[in-house]
Formats: sequence, C-alpha cells, structure tokens
Amino acid sequence: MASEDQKFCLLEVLDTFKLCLSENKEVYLEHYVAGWRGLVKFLNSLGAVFGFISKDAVSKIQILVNFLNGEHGSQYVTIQSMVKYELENKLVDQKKQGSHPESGCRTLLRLHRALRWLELFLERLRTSTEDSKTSFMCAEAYNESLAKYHTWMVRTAAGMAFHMLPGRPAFFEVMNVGPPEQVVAILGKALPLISEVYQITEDLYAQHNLLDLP
Ligand code: 1PZ
Repeated sequence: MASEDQKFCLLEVLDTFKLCLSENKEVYLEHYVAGWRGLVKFLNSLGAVFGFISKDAVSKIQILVNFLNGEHGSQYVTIQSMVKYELENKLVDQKKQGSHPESGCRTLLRLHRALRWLELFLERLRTSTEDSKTSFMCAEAYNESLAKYHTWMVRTAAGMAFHMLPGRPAFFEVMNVGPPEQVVAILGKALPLISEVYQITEDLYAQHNLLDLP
C-alpha cells in the first residue's frame, strides 16, 4: 500500500503545471520537476511492472534537481535560463555523447518528449467512453510520440507494461478526484496547461536546434 503522502492526486499535478509558467511565459524548472514527481507517484501507484519506467524518470528528475540545488542553481531557474547558460558555457553535447552526457538540456529533452506522450494519452482518456481500453490508448499515444526515440528493447518492454494497465474505471479511481465526470472535467482543465508548457519548450528547443540532442 502506498502511504498517504505517496498518494497521487490529479489536482495536485494540475496545480504544479499551472505554477510552471511565469508571467512572460518562461517555464520554471522547479515546478516542471515537481509536476514530474507527481506523475511518477501516479505511475508507482499503478504497480511494480512500471518500475523500469519510473526509475528512468526519477533518475532524470534527480539530475535536474541536482542542477537546481547545485553551485549554478540560479542559472537553472527556468528552462530558458538553463538553455542559455548551458549553451553559452558549452555544457551540452550537441552531436554525439562526449564530456557532457547528462546536461540539463538533454535530460530535460527526454522528459519533454514524454510530456508529449502524456498529452496524447490524457486527451484520449478525456474523450474515451466507458468501454475504451487504457492499454490501447496508451500504446497509440506512445507509438505517435515516444516510440520513435526508443530502442527495440525499450519499445518491447513498454508494450508489455501497457497490457498491465488497469481498465478505465480503476484508472480513473487512482486519479483520486471523484467520479468519472469529474476526472474528465479536470483533464479538460489540465490539458491546455500541459500543452502550453510542452509547446513553449518545443519552440525553445527548436529555436536552438536542440531537438535531437544525443
Ligand atoms: C500510465 C502508463 C505509463 C506509460 C508511460 C509511457 C512511457 C514509456 C516509456 C518507457 C521508457 C522507460 C525506459 C527508459 C528509457 C530511456 O532510454 C529513455 C531515453 O533516455 P536516455 O536513455 O536517452 O537517457 N527515457 C525516456 O524516454 C524518458 C521516459 C520517461 C517516462 C516517464 C513516464 C511517466 C508516466 C506518467 C504516468 C502518468
């Protein structure tokens, strides 16, 4: 059983993504990372078979947290300032892995790509009907987004894990916000926020040619 503070609540994640955007539309890394923490909590509450996924997410979150709390933490306040700082100081391996295999830019890019999966998956959930299959919606969203960045091994493991997802009613229950109509309503509020954070990051990375970082 997950302990109380481990318990996922969709509202909480919604709130963190709300906090992500500054007035001039920069993305606060602290809240971005907190949003991911919430999602990992959710994933963990779905069962141990998702452990290999949450483990990777957690290690990426940790890399970013270390930057935030590190000596140059003030450069990592927003994704925009991180990109600027790491590029100006040549802290990013641009073409192939070299002396900076765990830059903030490349690490965040992995989560950013996963955010696109999340967006696609949640949109499917939001518009799904009672008899829709979560595993199918999840696989579709994955194939349209993250799959192309993953090795055959990871794709296969992910495909197997998707089959272990609970059905739509149980899935909605784990979200912990009330009856299905309420879940759908909250998804409707959360999605535009997630999309906006995604798009701002995507544009920033495109502008700096960072979308294919090794
Ligand atoms: C609700 C069901 C959850 C399905 C999650 C769908 C995503 C499946 C991703 C499986 C990949 C996990 C194994 C690690 C892969 C890594 O190789 C890649 C690339 O990193 P690199 O090797 O270049 O360092 N990692 C990722 O792509 C990041 C994946 C993060 C996934 C977070 C999912 C959070 C789910 C939230 C659930 C609401």
